[in-house]
Amino acid sequence: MARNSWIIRSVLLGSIVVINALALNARAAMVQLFDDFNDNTRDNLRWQYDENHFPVEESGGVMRLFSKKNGVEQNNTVTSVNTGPVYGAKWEMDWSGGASNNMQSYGRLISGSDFIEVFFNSNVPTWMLIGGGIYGNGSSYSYPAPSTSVAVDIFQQGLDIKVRFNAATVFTYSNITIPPNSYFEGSNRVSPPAPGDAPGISGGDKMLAFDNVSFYVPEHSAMVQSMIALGVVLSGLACRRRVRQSSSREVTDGNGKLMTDDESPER
Ligand SMILES: [Ca+2]
Repeated sequence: MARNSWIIRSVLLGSIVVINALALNARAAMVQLFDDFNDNTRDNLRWQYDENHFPVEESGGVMRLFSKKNGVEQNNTVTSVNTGPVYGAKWEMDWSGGASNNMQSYGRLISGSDFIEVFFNSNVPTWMLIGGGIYGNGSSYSYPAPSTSVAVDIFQQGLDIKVRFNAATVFTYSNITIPPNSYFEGSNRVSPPAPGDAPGISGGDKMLAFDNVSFYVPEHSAMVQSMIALGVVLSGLACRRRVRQSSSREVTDGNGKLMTDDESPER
């Protein structure tokens, strides 16, 4: 028993040493799929929803945000939660519903007031890249081939941040690092009407859909998670063993007492 407990302690100690060693290697890029929206059920452990009138839907393998539903205009915003440290993000977004004014549809990698945003300019229409806060101000890029969908990829490469649209690099933020507390935000909103705008801002049910949201996380994260799981299993085994030892001791003691009572010729 003492030998087994020594082995368990050694393995646990070894796990802690490995976890600490891996924690030092915190900058590597590994894409972890966060949500593929394939089960038609919203995952509240991963997403926070800010819904003006109607819920954000997960249906048909995507997450859908509507700007207008049943004739009522609305704002919808979703943010990722519980990701752990993030060093970049990938996602696919699709804006469909035809041309419309005064829509704000975007997906962004955000940390406080700092964001890299992919914005659908419905007036042109075109996809735009907009940096805010530490990423600068204003539009940096308009995708030259307008399409209702784009695959976005934003990641750290050495000292720079690369942005790809549909696997082609469209912009490099030089000498800047993505804050590890970054997260994803998607939004489909109606802007306040401009002077002279007719009542009823948008003409149809404009939809913004997201799919395959992924994050660049520290390379050790997945390994650390499995090591922690192993530690939990080993601790559980150690506890069970301890319980079994103490209960079997009681039986032995009880037997001993019974033996003593039965064999008490002196009494
Ligand atoms: Ca889901």
